This record gives sequence, C-alpha cells and structure tokens, in this order.
Amino acid sequence: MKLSDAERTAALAGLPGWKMVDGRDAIEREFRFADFNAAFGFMSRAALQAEKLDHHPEWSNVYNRVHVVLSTHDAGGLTAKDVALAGFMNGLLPPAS
Ligand code: HBI
Repeated sequence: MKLSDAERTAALAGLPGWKMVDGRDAIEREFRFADFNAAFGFMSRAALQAEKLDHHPEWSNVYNRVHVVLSTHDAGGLTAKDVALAGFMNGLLPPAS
C-alpha cells in the first residue's frame, strides 16, 4: 500500500508545489488564493472529491490560504490515494500557479 521511495520521488516530480512533511511520510502544500471566497471554493470542490475517493485531507484555512497535508492513515504513510488527491487539488488551480 505505501509508496516505495522510487514511487514517492516520481509522484512528487509530478506534483508541483508539494513537498514531503519533515519527519513524516506525508506531503504538504500551501495554497494561496485571491481571497477567502476563492479559498473556500477550492476547499468545497476538493472536499467533494475527497468524499468520492473516501480519502480525506488534513487541512487548515486562514483567510485566503489553505494548508494541506496528505497521508493515508490506514497505511501509516503515503499511498497512491494521496497522490491522486494532490493531483486533483493542483488541477483546480488556474494554469499559471
Ligand atoms: N483518509 N487520509 C485518509 N486516510 C485514510 O486512511 C482514510 C481516509 N478517509 C477514509 C478512510 N480512511 C476510511 O477508509 C476508513 O479507514 C476511515
């Protein structure tokens, strides 16, 4: 279930903006939006996908910023589900970011 080191490296290469969490088999990204409305809209869309995947983020929101940590609790580390959800989140952003 958990990604191998090679799979983890390959996954991160395809996830701009994401990095490993220090000391944890998890990935994180800080998203910054124009305002709260945009940030919450992002969270709403990501939440629906999380439900669809039955895979949920650890995240916090302060005004226009959303900090997301992804890991698979059942596996005790990073799995393909985390990569899928991270990729989906990146896909919600305008092309420039
Ligand atoms: N979300 N991030 C994450 N990790 C899990 O292991 C997980 C989840 N959402 C639902 C879920 N597991 C269910 O399959 C039950 O294990 C709670």
